[in-house]
Amino acid sequence: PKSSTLFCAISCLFTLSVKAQNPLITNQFTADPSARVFGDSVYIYPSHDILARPGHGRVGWFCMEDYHVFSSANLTEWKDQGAIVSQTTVPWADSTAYSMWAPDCIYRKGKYYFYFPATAKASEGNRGFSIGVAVADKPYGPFIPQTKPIAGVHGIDPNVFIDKDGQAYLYWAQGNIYGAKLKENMLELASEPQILKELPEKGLKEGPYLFERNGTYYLTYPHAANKTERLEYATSNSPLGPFKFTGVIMDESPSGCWTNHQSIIKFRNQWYLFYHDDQLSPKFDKSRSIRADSLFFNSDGTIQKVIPTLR
Ligand code: FUB
Repeated sequence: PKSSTLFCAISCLFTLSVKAQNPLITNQFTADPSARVFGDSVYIYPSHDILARPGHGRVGWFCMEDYHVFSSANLTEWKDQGAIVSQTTVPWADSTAYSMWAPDCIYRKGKYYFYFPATAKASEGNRGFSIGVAVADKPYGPFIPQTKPIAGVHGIDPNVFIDKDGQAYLYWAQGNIYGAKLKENMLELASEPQILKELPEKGLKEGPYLFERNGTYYLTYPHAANKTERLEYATSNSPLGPFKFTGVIMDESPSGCWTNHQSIIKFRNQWYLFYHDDQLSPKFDKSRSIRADSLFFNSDGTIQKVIPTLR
């Protein structure tokens, strides 16, 4: 497939013998990949699916207790940099909740800011998911979690975008997709959260990931439009919209994996879509595996649908 060929072309600059392969990580389950280009490498901050067992998470449901970060200079060989944040090391998080869902990470002025959802301790007075930040000097940590979650934000799937003028934005999901400006410190909201309009009304939308290309802001998100989630996008000339539904990036998984979750980066002049499927666990779609394929734009700026490469 063309994406594998492109991966190989890039990887062959660095190693002659290794071929690209989906899924990217095979020694553990990974999901919700937030890929970022930091320096000359790609870093992926995914969720880390583990199996719940009685007394440890909810059996049959998502179960995550920590986050690992993976890095690669050639998109072929991935180095597990180890656990960077865990439910037992976040001061405000319930250390028995196993709810470290989809995260994101961004660089600003010498620091790396890692955003993650978790269930807050009952004593924090919050119900459901909050979103916290951990800060590091390097993309692989050590990350120091803030003592409190971000005030005024309740939901999952944080995503951060910094515009050309330096204004940072936080996006997240709670049935709908929300967005707000972030303060310069990247730790507090600078505007009231707003529901992003005009996305399709029906069906769960989550997993926002926003990027800009040629002055167009692309808001990408998984949407349960029919049965399971497919990856869609909407466009705008402003980071907070209003957006216009523009198309489908990836159809529903042929295997029936209910969730999908994406990020899109440009690395060495090629765009890539990172996403997940249940390829390594076809009978249990809460044990997922991250994948990547090349992504192409049409001349009018629309995104060509990505067909998953199986190997
Ligand atoms: O990984 C748990 C949840 O599944 C994520 O937060 C959603 O985006 C979905 O992928």
